[in-house]
Amino acid sequence: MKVTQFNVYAKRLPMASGYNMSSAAVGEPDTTIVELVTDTKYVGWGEICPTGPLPQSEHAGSIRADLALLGPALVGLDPRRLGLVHDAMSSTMDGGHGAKSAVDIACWDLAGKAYGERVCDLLGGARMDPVLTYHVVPIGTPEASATVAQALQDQGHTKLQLKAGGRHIDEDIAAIHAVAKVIRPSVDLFVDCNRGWTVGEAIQVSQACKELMLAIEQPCATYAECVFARAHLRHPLLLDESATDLATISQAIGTGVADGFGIKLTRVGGISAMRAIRDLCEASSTPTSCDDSWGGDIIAAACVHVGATLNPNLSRGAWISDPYQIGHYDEEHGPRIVNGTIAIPPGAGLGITIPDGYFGSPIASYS
Ligand code: 0XW
Ligand code: MG
Repeated sequence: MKVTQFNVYAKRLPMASGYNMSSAAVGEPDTTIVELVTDTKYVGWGEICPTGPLPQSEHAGSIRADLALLGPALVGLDPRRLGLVHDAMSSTMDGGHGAKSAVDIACWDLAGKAYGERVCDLLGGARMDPVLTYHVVPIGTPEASATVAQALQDQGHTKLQLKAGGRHIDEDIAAIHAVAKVIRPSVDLFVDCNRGWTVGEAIQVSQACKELMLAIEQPCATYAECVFARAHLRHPLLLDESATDLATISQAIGTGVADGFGIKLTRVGGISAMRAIRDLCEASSTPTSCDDSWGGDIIAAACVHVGATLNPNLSRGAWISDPYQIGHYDEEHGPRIVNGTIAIPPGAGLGITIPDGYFGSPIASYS
């Protein structure tokens, strides 16, 4: 099998409802789709969709610029030989982790199609099906947050991420207490301010909520600040944005900084990198999720396939943006949340079928 053409597509994803974080509200994210065309009947699909230039450093423009560098290097390679594909990408550019991740996902899709296996089965098999997920409770008043949390529990969600930050911590503390009051004992609550608090604020919030069962996700902007905060928190610390690579994750586990992770596939290098992180977390009994920032059925399927292979006792779920999206690329098998879980798309590779011409003409093509 050889790559004969590499196509890049752009697509705006209309929102079905609002979504806010401490640094910015999400508005019609601009997703980037990659297509690996081969000398067989199979094509491979990858995707990366940042939520915007404020919540994270990579954005659609930087990703597409990186893909322009990587595209020519991919033509002629066997996409099933992922080590050689990553060698070719690493010898083309040092950075571009998001773009490289999207290519990695497309290679896994192709490997599955070539061998007639689902991606989760190539990764060792589905240990959960359907796959656990978690649902976000957006930043809001204490009453509104509690109402949303109550409704999500009633829908079967057992893991809730309460968004915080971007306002005075007193408002965050009030919302946390209001949600904690309605949370059932079997429901996990974690508070994610997306790097929005200072070290002092993180400590104050944790102290003010010390009697509540919850975890605190990515309270501060940098890894170093999270290290300082961790020493004084009354709650487990989950790293998300600072969990950038296997070395940092390994250090965070080894030094007791992180009690768990929220991992974004396209931040760490794609499915190949997530497989190593999954195994390290299992070996150290460290809970992790398998998420991404945003995106359609392709990235959602990648998160679900990897999420299915997490140790069920350590899984924090696979997050997908489906509840906030309008429509699916694959109306039949695009990942959807039902009663707090997500069915694994059937079929080889990612299990997603993209209708011919769905993404229109490529914005770039390399052959
Ligand atoms: C909930 N997510 C995985 C999706 C949004 O991009 C934010 C992110 C998070 O946990 O920070
Ligand atoms: Mg997070």
